[in-house]
Amino acid sequence: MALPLETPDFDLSTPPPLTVVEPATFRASDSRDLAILGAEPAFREPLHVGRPNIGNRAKLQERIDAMLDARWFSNGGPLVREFEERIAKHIGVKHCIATCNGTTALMLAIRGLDLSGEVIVPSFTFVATAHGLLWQQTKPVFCDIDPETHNLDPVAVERLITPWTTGIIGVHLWGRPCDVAALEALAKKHRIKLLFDASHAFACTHRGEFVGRFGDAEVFSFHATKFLNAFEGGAIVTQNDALAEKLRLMRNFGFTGVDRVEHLGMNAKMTEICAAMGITGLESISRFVAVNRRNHCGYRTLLAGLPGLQVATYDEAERSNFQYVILEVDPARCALTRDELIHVLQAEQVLARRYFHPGCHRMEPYRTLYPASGLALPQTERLSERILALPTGTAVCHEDVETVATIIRSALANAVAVREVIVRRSCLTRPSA
Ligand code: T4K
Repeated sequence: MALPLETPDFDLSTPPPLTVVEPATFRASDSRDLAILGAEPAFREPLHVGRPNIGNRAKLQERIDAMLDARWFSNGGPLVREFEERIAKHIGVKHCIATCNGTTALMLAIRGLDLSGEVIVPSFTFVATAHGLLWQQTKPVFCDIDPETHNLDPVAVERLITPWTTGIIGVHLWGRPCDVAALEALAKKHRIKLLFDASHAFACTHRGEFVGRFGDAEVFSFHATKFLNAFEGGAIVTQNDALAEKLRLMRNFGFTGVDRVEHLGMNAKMTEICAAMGITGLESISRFVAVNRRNHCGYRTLLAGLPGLQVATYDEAERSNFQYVILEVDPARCALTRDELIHVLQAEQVLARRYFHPGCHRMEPYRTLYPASGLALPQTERLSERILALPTGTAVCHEDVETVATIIRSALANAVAVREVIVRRSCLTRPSA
């Protein structure tokens, strides 16, 4: 089945093409000789979770050539300005401030919003969300998540608000938006700021509006592994004029003109070549969505009905980028644990990942700073032992999805033998994921 051609731009009026999703064409079986039991690995080369999506190479090359001819590589060049304009237009937000990566965007936004004291944040996220706070001498107060959505639980958030709380950072994990209305209501009630880490959620909607329009500001990551990548990159989007002006100054050392500095700043600029990659990818995101959706649908179809295994779903009434295929393994009902499945997959060269194990609160420096925080995070602790991210993206074809699903089905069908081998090798004492 041919995929849709590159679209000239991301057309918001057109729903993402559904024609490539044909679950009936997917096939998986329960019998495959497993590498962990001595067979040849299913894949010769590693099958990664985060292979970059690449737009039209000829267009990218054209943009890079124009950039080289112009000899303008950084410091607010035309490609960065174009990238910012396009992102802002697509989301329907007034300001986009592009940065060199998502972590720096978070740090700028945290500082720009004057967050200090304590800020409530999930522990079940990539560690950059917490680092962005502590880097600014602000205490991340780890909050538990909703076991269904994997996002901040607003009831738990309210319990953690103290006189020192200046803000909340919600993470739209896996691109599934937080309970925005509840968090906005809390922020308003307690007169604190609300920032969203939308690193996973570019091109996703909530109640029909694109992520990027909520809270005081939202932050995207355009890292190589993200749905839309700029090699490395990030952005802050906001409707707030004064905040946007401050962030632009902070991004570029505080310069307001030649030899004039009016603000404390740093170097957080996106480069022209990164913007070229970002713009080119943006022109292909309908295709990226279509492939991700096909893969997600394939995994869901092929893994359906296996006891104790569940592929996390996306709200069909909204737009999603389907960037993550998240498998939840219930150790009480599944024949193998999440970590046993990881070992089976790794033996086949399938580099599934334990995102976001073990939770920020169990990583340094948080583990030492706040040793008891796990006690208040039962859902985080539970989920971080169960979640597995499977390979997807435009580098993963539907045969790959079938093979991965067949490996999982076969592993469960041969669970006793698989577990015996793992125990014999004591694999579980040295997981590499
Ligand atoms: N907030 C959240 C919620 C985030 O998820 C992230 C980033 C951030 C903030 C911070 O944004 P940035 O500052 O990164 O823009 C990866 C990414 O490095 C990280 O950006 C991302 N989250 C996180 C979820 O995933 P690792 O530690 O898993 O990276 P790594 O090197 O193991 O790569 C993942 C897989 O991708 C590997 O199997 C290899 C493959 N890969 C990677 C790269 C870089 C490729 O095939 N090609 C590549 O070029 O963190």
